[in-house]
Amino acid sequence: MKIPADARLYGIVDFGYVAEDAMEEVAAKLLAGGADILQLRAKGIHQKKVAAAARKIIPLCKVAGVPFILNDHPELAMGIGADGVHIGQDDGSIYDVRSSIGVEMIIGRSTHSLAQAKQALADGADYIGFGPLFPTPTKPGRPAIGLEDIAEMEREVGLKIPAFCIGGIKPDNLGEVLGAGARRCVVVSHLLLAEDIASETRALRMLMAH
Ligand code: 3NM
Repeated sequence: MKIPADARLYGIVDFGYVAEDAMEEVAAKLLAGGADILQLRAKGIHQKKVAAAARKIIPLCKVAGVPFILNDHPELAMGIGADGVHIGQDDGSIYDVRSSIGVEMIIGRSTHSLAQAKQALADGADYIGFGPLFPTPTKPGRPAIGLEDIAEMEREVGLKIPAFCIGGIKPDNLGEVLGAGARRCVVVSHLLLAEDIASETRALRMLMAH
């Protein structure tokens, strides 16, 4: 499965916010609200637990027709039938990951500058994350890159592969982010901490629907 051309909102089920026994329920709510892509992110979690959570979420994504992406763990991603894998700047080259998982699977790359975004495109990433735009509790200590490079990043990279702005995005600043040229976003803590995850997801998705 490829990233749908009209994908706007990328949701993440993150072990940092979601209890192990609530993974499936939270994934279902993000999907019900219209998340266009779903990632499982499990930093520092034992592979067995990651695999168990992924096995619960993947069938929900299949029914919804939404790509399931695993953060890190390319071999595991392949083994459990994920649609793709997301890798950070320090997780090796895209070439190496591509060599191990093949050409069918999606590879996403985190980028934190215009230069990194262009490099990820040149290296064959299928999509990028671009951020963090704002300081974020989900990646504490990571410097915010602001909004000024979004328009150029969209022109140089986002017209060729999907580019998802990320980091501290919430309804309060979404207008500003879209106004700066962003077309697609990843939202983590705002959705995972919402009282009603499905309706909050739906509301954000509607704000992005053009
Ligand atoms: N990656 P929230 S920022 C997981 O810039 C992640 O690469 C980032 O979470 C990057 O929506 C980030 O809670 C955290 O700010 C996004």
